[in-house]
Amino acid sequence: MGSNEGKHNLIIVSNRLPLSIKRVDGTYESSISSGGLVTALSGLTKSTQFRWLGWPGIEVKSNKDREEVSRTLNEHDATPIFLDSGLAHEHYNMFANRILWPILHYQSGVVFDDGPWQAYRRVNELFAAAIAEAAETGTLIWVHDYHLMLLPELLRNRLYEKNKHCAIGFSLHTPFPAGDFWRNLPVRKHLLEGLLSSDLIGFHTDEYKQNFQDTCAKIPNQIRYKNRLVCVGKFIVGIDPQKFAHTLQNPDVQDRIRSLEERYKDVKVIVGVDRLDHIKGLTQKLKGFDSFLEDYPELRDKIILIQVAVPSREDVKEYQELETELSTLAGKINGKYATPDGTPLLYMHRSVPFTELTALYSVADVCLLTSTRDGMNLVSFEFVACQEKRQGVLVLSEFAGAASFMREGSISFHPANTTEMSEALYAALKLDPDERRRKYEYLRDFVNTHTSAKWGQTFIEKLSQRCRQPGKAC
Ligand code: ADQ
Repeated sequence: MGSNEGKHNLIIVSNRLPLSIKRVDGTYESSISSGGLVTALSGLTKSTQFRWLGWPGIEVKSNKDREEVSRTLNEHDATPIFLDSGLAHEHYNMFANRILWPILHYQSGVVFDDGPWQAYRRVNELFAAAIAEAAETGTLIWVHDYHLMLLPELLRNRLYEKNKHCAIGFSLHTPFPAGDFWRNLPVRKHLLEGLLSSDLIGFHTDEYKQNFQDTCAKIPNQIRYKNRLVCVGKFIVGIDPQKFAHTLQNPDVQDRIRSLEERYKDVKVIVGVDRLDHIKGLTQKLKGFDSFLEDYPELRDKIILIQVAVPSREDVKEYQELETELSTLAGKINGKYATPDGTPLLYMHRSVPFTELTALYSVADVCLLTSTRDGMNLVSFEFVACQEKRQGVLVLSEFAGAASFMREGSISFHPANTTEMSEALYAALKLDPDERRRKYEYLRDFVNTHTSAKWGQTFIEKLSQRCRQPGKAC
């Protein structure tokens, strides 16, 4: 997980390791998995060395197999924390993704259940034990995301027992909701107390940071919590734009771009790439697109929406239902507007290779992202990184974290308002070339300045200051 230049002794912790383990012909093989967290941290690997601890994603029962998996992962500086599949399911699918994730994204109707909560606690305890074992005094421990909110407190206690002094940082990749919404969660106080044992807590935007601070104000001594100072900050996550620039130079990708350009030479391409998740507003996107086709019949055969919906959390019932709803909606739209010359919507429910993704971003004239809530949304960054030639337009929901930084360079809209979405799409397709260039340049500068490497280095630098001077004001 990185070069040898790193000067910090750093442990990164996330629920899932960035490598997926599979059993092939009696042996274990690993491959890189996808998602926002892996994208964000992969930019850091060039400059900083670290060990990554987390769950390998499958149950491994026998000691012999566990040793083999550990060896395979060790070659990539990763250490597995093994979990039984039942416990992992209760923690990951039933509490983290079914209860906590919706509350963090302002979704109502969430039903609390004690069984999954106990599993969540147990997994956080198992993580604390494994990390306390792996850390040495002076190690910086950087914990990621909502699956592990209790971990800072449990870990601090374990480290204390072992007389190890380490700084603990925590980054949340989702929004942190306003206090009134957060109150819906009966175990909210435990989660806040868990987080407040960190030395430094990072959020993607000022709004999330403020919501967290406002919520903590309701807990006494929030700044000096249990006699320790907790720092809170905004750290703008990003991507590695150079990775996209290099991929675009690849001759196979260039061939692919030419063939897609030829294929779509008579139409404007609107692209959408999202994990298949309620928060990405895919239902709203298809409904808004339907309105657009209704409102502007003259454009029906002059555009195509290519929507990649990457399968996600397929073991959770609500996600299966969402997929059914989306394929039905996609079928209805094409049923309504298709002609013998073509269809206005191409809906793909599968993952696509990175090179194909890059080519797709590059040939699109517009990128449409409709998140109802989204910590940041890195797809918006990736689209910009691939648009040097075309200088296309980003149409971005006002509820994506990225909108707090990109409003000036994009066209923003409310995702539940189909008329607004339809007008935003129309405005993007008709945008005057000078204005398009101005917006593109604004976004390009933002994406090139706020890279994932900068995000990681800034967080680690601040965490290492906390380690050296824990009592110093933030
Ligand atoms: P995600 O919800 O996963 O991340 P996002 O930030 O949009 O969402 O990142 C998705 C990533 O997956 C992108 O880097 C994209 O390229 C990659 N991806 C998509 N389709 C793919 C495919 N078919 N094959 C391979 N890779 C693919 C969470 C939060 C976000 C926050 C990030 C980072 O929900 O709000 O921005 O973490 O903090």
